[in-house]
Amino acid sequence: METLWLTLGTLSFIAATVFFIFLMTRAPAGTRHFFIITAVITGVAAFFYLTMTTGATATNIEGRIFYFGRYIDWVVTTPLLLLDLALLALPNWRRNVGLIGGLIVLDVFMILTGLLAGQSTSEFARGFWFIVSTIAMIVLLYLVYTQLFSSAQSQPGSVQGVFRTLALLTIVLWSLYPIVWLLGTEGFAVATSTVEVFLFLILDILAKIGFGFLLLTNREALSHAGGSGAAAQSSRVN
Ligand code: RET
Repeated sequence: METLWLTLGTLSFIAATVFFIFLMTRAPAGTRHFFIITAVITGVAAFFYLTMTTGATATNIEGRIFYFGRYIDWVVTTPLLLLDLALLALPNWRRNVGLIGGLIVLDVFMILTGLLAGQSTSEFARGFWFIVSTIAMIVLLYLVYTQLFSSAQSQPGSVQGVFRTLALLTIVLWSLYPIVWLLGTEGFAVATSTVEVFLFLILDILAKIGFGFLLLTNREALSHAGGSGAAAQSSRVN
């Protein structure tokens, strides 16, 4: 059953990547970077789902299967998701490199401490790193909610609408990851490994494909986003 969900994940992410590349061929002027970032996100996920399916990034830790491939996937794809959000929210990303860098550092720290928690055989260390990682996530999502939301207010209405939907989607979905982790084999093992794989698959599909679909099919918002070449070019002309 587990292999079935992982295979389904691999195929879904391959399909999404092909679709996003197709959408890129019709990208409004100056918005290609959103399509590239998002296709890389699903492409990387497809690759790591494949490695989890074949067992290349899975290992046995004291009788439980630990899919460390997830964490390699997340450490690459979550910063890219944040980059998509930031480029949508910020009227001028060049003036906000500090904020974007800060969000990404915090995010990488969250995933790496999550990996420390997941691979640990000591219950104390698992709990300790889980708490550290969760605190990093709360600070990160708080920054998204405060800093990015307020920056987005200076964006045109269409951009604000898509940004709000995507940022709320991010805040809600990301908060569910530690809960699935706690329920699963790394945590209290209330859920079997198969159920855990299934739940993470649903979250990954919504957080990457759902997110990407909402972003890339909103052509109107994309072409007005401040981080986009089109907007940057027109502001240069003005
Ligand atoms: C872990 C366990 C330790 C505590 C926390 C976690 C958070 C993980 C998150 C992952 C997000 C992944 C996404 C993937 C791609 O779409 C590592 C599960 C806080 C927030 C969005």
